[in-house]
Amino acid sequence: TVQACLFDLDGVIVDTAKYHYLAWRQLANQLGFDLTLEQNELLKGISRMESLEIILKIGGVKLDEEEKLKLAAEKNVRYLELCKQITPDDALPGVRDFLDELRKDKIKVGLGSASKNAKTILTNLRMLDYFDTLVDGNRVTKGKPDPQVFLMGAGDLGVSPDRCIVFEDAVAGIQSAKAAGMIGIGIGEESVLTEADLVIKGFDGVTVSDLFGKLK
Ligand code: B16
Ligand code: MG
Repeated sequence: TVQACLFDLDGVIVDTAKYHYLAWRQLANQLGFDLTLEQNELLKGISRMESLEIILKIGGVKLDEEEKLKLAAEKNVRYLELCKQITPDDALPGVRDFLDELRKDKIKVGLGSASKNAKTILTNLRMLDYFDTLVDGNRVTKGKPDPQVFLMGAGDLGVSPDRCIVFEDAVAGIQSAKAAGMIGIGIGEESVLTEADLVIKGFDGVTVSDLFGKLK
């Protein structure tokens, strides 16, 4: 039986990818090149500094460590400015109902995000109360696809990994879940999230009992 559900944030609970994209694109433009939406896909689930490395590679730009930290900090200021417009209405369709149902069923809920801004975003969504634990970019030392983020979450909740379900929109996130020995449910396209145990488009109209039934 499932005892805990661990949720990724960006792309699962809220669509912040568009804000990450705008902020990264501005940085790329500043450095004299462009960032396409397709290239932005590579950045999903990847930490801030790793994302910057990928972007600099795309633009063929070499910088020293100090400049990189400065640019990443500037990007984050722009990103947080954009995130100020997030309200409770921005939770992705069906997510809140799904979390309500989990709570009623006494299934523990954790967050497993690469983002250092997770708490701010959940606060803007007024969704902090749903989570029994938060594992975010401030706690992890190894990013997805390493299993650390989800193993920490399971540890916090006192639940064995094989009793946990992970909800993820990124390939690296599903890999992280599988490496942790958990069930990985993909949010998005089956053709992309090929390593997931099951892929759904989103939570709209999805009930906990239906979904768990499909896993048996
Ligand atoms: P920050 P997730 C990830 O969040 C995003 O998908 C990824 O695009 C971002 O670079 C990363 O968080 C770090 O975010 O700059 O806010 O610390 O999908 O793991 O919830
Ligand atoms: Mg994500």
